[in-house]
Amino acid sequence: MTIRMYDLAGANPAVRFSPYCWRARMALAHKGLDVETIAWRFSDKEAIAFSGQGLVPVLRDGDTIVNDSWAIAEYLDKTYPDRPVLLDGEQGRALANFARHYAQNVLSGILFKAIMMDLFNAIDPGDRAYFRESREKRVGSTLEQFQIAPDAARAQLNTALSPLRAVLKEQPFINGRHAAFADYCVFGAFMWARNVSSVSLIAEDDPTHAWRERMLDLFDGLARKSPRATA
Ligand SMILES: N[C@@H](CCC(=O)N[C@@H](CS)C(=O)NCC(=O)O)C(=O)O
Repeated sequence: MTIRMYDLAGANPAVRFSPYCWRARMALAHKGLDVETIAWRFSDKEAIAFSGQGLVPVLRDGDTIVNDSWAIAEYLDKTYPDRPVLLDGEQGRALANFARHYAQNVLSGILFKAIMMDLFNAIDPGDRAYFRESREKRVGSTLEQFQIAPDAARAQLNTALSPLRAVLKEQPFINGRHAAFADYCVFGAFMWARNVSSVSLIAEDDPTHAWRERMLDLFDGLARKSPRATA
């Protein structure tokens, strides 16, 4: 039976930009599992009410419903143990756990400030009032005040990427020789920025840039082929 995933979509339904949905998309591709994604909008809470909460990704695999990108990775490893592993043992899991918190608490905060208005313009017009109200409450200012200039974003990101840069000078992926869920957690944040904004935030000679290019190429260019709002 086809696996289905509710995936946050923009004004253009082909544009998919949720960092958490990208984690799950990459995890499914890592497992070699086909997925049918269902375009979902912020205001469409009814469509995922069956999952008992209001956030995407939501996965439906036969009779099983799983929400939350981390829970999806755990579910996929448990249900498809003969396929490549996402969270390999206690150490692989610990590394991925660090990566997801680093992505959420450090990188996403900077990217959010860098792409805020591009993000706002990329989302569906029907979602904009909800997005503005909920995000302005969350950040404590207007979206416009929250946005920072590309130079400031580049400088902040440059500092925040230093641990990742050091690692990627020594190995091709965060997980080591091959990408796994630790990589997908960090990469999701960059797909969020890539698919809504054309702002260039990482220097081309930075090892994190080369890593992102490698990630874009995985699974026959799954992420690279994904439409951008700004294309
Ligand atoms: N911890 C969750 C976070 C999921 C999440 O925050 N998803 C966002 C999209 S990026 C969402 O559905 N937002 C809906 C809303 O803000 O109403 C995960 O890893 O899946």
